[in-house]
Amino acid sequence: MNESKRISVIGVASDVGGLYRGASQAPAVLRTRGLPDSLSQLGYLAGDSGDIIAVEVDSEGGQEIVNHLQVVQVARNLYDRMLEVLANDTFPLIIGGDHSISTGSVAAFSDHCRSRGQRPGLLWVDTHADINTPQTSPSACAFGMPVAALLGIFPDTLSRISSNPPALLAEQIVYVGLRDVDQGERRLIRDMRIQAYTMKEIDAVGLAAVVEKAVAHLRQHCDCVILSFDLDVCDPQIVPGTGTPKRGGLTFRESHLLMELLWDSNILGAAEIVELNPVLDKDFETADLTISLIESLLGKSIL
Ligand SMILES: [Mn+2]
Repeated sequence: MNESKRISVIGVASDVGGLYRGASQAPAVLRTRGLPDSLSQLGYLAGDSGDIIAVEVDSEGGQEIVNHLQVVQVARNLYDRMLEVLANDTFPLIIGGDHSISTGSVAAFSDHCRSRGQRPGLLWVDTHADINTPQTSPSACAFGMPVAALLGIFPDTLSRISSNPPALLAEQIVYVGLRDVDQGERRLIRDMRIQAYTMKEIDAVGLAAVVEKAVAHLRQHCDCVILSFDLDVCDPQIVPGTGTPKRGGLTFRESHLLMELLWDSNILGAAEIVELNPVLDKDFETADLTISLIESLLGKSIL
């Protein structure tokens, strides 16, 4: 967190990288439910950068090509907006959107860090590893590929949002919370020796110990870190409003403890929360949880 306590909310009202529509409504719903007022109450100078939207594109190539062009366009716009916010010594808080937006946000964060001679890092908190390539992806959706794109594993415009790709090295990524990993992804994570803490480790040694190890790895290999938090890492019982739920996720307290410990660690220079789908939500349960998780991440404590 910066000394100036300046935060800018960047909404990404796009779900073109995902399987289902609806995540594009998350920024508007979170504003209605009290963000960024809740940030002002925590003492921040909270600004709002508005929303990045997916615009219509013309293509003869069919829906898949159209979606891909839109995903790239959203990522490029987010990349530009992020760089502006970071150059202003302001903490970017990105509200997705589906997870494909990380190809823009993380690329911008990485380029910003490297332009200052710092090593970038990424903490990816998610049920899924999102490291599929167009060849291995079961869904063929871009929301399952951002980590692979950031590592430059497959040749594509999505892998070249950074001005100096690849945006990240394998040692600059840490996974927390994995519990649904595809075969091709498992091989990549092993072969590239990416640091990964699955739900098994969280069950075995506890969330606090896992966060401590993850932060230690990031401190060793990186100078500045962006958090990418996919709400589906939480158990479906507490997040009804997300597109790809999976049983056995973080509890209410574990997810808050994760955020509280990240605040204590003081390693984050940016954060994004993705995959809130208000269309699937029940009585704003997931939206309100999202806001309380953001508050914990940004310094709200019990005492
Ligand atoms: Mn994800």
